[in-house]
Amino acid sequence: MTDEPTHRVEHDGAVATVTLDRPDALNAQTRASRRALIRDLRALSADSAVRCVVLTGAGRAFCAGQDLREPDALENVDAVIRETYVPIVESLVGMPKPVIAAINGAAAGAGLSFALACDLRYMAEEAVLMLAFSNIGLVPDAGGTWLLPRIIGYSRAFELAATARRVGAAEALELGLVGRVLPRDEVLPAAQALAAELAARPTLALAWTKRLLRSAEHGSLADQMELEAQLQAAAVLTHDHAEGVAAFLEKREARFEGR
Ligand code: T3D
Repeated sequence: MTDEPTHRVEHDGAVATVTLDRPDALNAQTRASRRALIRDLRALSADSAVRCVVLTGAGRAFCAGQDLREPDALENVDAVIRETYVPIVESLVGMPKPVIAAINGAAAGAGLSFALACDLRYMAEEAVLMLAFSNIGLVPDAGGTWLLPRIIGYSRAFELAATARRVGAAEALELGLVGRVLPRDEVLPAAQALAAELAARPTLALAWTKRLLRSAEHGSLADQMELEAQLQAAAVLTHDHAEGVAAFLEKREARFEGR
């Protein structure tokens, strides 16, 4: 195990960019790197000064998933998944602010799952997405089997999982897997520009919108409308609601503060 940092967190105003940073291993993840990532994702989640997060990779890949060279990677794998993969995916999905994946290069295995757990994805023209698991006789994990069919449907998800083929940017865009395709050196700046825009939006309302849209994936219409009512009751009490209405009536831009 190395003590070298395996990711970086950089702040620019209310935007935090998390860069997976093991470029020589295509940002593949070890237990130690995942533990460090969990710690920092939780800190970003709790930091009200951070109002949007961007996740990207250093070098030519986004993330190649599990580091297949890690000794004993598959020992007690169910516990390892519960303790190190699940909290990352839960942190991304449950982050009370938008999370944008800037997919600068290959996203494979659990690395693709991390990108799928984000709210939005921008992708480099040169990048590929790959459910690599079946190539090594494994099943998709890190939430991939829950997240992917919700984005592209069961049959397409099964085909990508069963074949483990590389999905290029044009196909990913057509499938709705990513929202935008850009040249590699423009992906991160574009994601950060969108992040700055979203960070200036009413953060609590966006957090509750995330919660509602996720909840909609398994609840009934009645349950969903009840949760909408509860969260709207909280939203109307926020400073940002009052500011949004005042700005509308005064015909000016709203200055949302995320509270
Ligand atoms: O273990 C558990 O806890 C269970 C959980 C599992 C979760 C998972 O994520 S399982 C899936 C693991 N990931 C993979 O199977 C992906 C393997 N990698 C690839 O398929 C390809 O490398 C990529 C599609 C990511 C990129 O392809 P390409 O052609 O751009 O690069 P390459 O030539 O295949 O790889 C470049 C180097 O990175 C190469 O090393 P070398 O020959 O230059 O010394 C390759 O071995 C290394 N590399 C790529 N992926 C990994 C890796 N080394 C370790 N672990 C990797 N995942």
